[in-house]
Parts: sequence; C-alpha cells; structure tokens
Amino acid sequence: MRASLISFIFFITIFSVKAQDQNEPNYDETKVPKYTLPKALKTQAGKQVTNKNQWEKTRRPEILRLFEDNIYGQLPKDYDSIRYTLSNENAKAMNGKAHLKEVLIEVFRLNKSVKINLVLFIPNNAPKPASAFLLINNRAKDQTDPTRIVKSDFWPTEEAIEAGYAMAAFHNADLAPDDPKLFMNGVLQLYPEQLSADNGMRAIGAWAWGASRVMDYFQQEPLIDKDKVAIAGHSRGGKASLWTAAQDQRFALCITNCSGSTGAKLARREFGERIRRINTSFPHWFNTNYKKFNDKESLLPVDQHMLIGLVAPRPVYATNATEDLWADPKGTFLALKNAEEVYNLYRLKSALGTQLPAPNSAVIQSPLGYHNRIGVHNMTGFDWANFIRFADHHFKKPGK
Ligand code: GTR
Repeated sequence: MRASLISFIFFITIFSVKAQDQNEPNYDETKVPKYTLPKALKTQAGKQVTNKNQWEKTRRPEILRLFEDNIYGQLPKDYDSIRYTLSNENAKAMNGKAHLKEVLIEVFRLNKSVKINLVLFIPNNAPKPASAFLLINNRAKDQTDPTRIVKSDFWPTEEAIEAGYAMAAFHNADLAPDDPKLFMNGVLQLYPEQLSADNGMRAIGAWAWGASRVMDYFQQEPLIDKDKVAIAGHSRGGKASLWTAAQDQRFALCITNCSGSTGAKLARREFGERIRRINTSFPHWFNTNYKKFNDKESLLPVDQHMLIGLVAPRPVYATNATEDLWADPKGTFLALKNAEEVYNLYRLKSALGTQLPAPNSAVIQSPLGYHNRIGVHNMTGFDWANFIRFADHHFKKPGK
C-alpha cells in the first residue's frame, strides 16, 4: 500500500513537471530541436528557383499565399472609396523646423467606414519631396503626440526631422482594437466575411491594411517621396510592419523592431515565445488556421525567413534587445541569414557575418541590417538612430 502510494506521488510529480515543461518557454540553446527550414527557393512543383524572374512570377506569390492562408489572413484590397481630410495643419511646427499635417483618412465599403488618424511631420529644411518613416503605433496614442508636449523616444520625431526625414504615425486601434473581444470593431466591419474565413484577416492583418491605406494617401501627397517610405513597428507593431512590407511592395524599406514570434524570429527553434503561447495570449492576432500549428512548428509550410524574403530586394532592418530572449535574438538573426539567398537573386550582398553581432554593434551597409541593443524589450533612441543610418545608406546612395 505504502509502496504504491509513493509510486503514485512519484508519477504525479513527474507528470506535472513534464506538463509544466511544455508551457515554459525554452531559453536553453542546447534544447533547441534539430529542424529543417522550408525552402524559400523551391517551388511547390519542386523546381529550384535560380533567378529573380522565377522568384517573382512563381515562388513569391506561392509564399505570400502560404502566409495569408496559414498565419496572417487575406488582405482585402477592394473598397468603395477613400477620402482624405486635413484636420489640422501647421507649416511652422517644432519652432519652424517641420510642417505638421494631421490627416483623417476615411475608407468606405458596404456603407460602413473606418477612420485612420494620421500624424505627419515633414522637415522644412530638407529637399522635397521628403523620405519618410511610417510607424504603426501599438503603444499609447500620446507616443506620437502632434502637439509635441509629450516627446517620446518611441517616436523621436525631432531627431528624425533634423536628419531630413518625415515622420508619420497612426494608432493600431484605429484599425483593430488590440483586444480579443473588440478587435472586430474597426476595419473588419467593412469586411465581415473575413471573420468567418479560417484564412481571414485578423488584428495584425488589419494594422497592416491600415499602413497600406496611409501609403494610398502618400501616392498623392506632394511633400512625401512615395518611393522612399519606410514602414516601422515595434514588437506586435513590428510583426505588422513586416507583414505590411511583405504584401505591399510600395514600401521601400522595412523596420521590424523586437518583433519576435511570428515577426522576424524563426518559429522552428521553439525558443522563447512559441506559437501555442502567442495564439493563447493573443487569439485575435492571427487567423484560425494558425492555431493548427500550436506545438507543431515543424508542420508549418513556411518559416519567418521566407517572410523576410518576400520583402526582397527592398532592405529589411531587424533588431533585438539582449535581455529580450522571449523574442529570440539568435532566431531573428538566423531568419535574416536564411533570407539572404533571396537577396542573392538580385545580386544584393548581405554584410551580416556568420554569428550574431556583438551587442550594440549595428550592421548597416547591407540589404539585411541588424542590431541587438543592450537592454530590455523596447524601441529607443538608439534603435532609431540606427534606423536613420540604415535609411541614409539605402535612400541616399548615388543614383537613388
Ligand atoms: C508580448 C508578446 C510578444 C510581443 C509583445 C509586444 O506580450 O508575447 O509577441 O508582441 O507582447 O507587443 O510588446
């Protein structure tokens, strides 16, 4: 009797330790499973892609479709009309250094509309039209304060204006509130059919959709160089910025800051935040099909290096923070590395080395840029200073 009680307790203990293990994030490099990444350059028909024409005609659309179907959902492109209203303007904002435009972008479909409030500062002392950064703001609205009473490192607009860049931002909640019970109260009201589709758009897709509508606005804004607009985002916003750049080729450059799981890190390393965890904490971010890959990373027909590859030949800059293992710095670096072969099709040589760069050292002169900032999960002045260096490198090259 006693022996069986002891073995019962033993069994329960082992069982609960194991159950706990499965839910605990792994931060141990030795426990990363052996994995094989899906091949970016092999078509579904099994053909090797050897040039950019095959990539653009066959493989790129295939991969885009796989990401839509299995992770981020479709991005509806049809709407009835779009209207831009200048709701506030100050040609001498920031002590005369910048021209502020606040623009209400309204998109109409099925007699419904969604409103995007764009804040835009354009440098007065820089050639026009100006290059721009567009931030998908996933933090408090005052982080992109048009009055500049609040000045945040999360959107260091004074510094960017000084460097000759326009700074634009919109709040993600304008498109989809970041809440599993409320996310449908935004752009999804215009596309209700998406909600019942297993591969339909959800919150991350809605935020990316919003970035594309801002790009629609830039097409007719004479002060902005529509061919030099970088899309930027942090964390969940960085997942959305990468998805934006992947599907909307009008964006010339992509910044994905500490984007981690289902952003720029490889899923198959099962390091830090995993698919089950993100789908449980944030069921409204990705489509229904993505839930099938909870604990089954190896079955995904894609991995995140292929998402980065979709942005090629346009430059991508990814970041991490040394204390943010949840977002897997090494897995992010490896995703960039594995995207290099797509850039090679365009004869664009990456300057990423073979190892994760030393903390705070930035790889700038490269189509695939990266740094791992010393510190915690955040987006800071240090990060932005490097985004500006990266954009300078790509946008101010001779002949550009
Ligand atoms: C975390 C989430 C991450 C990241 C982060 C953020 O809770 O697990 O994937 O998106 O939020 O957006 O700050």
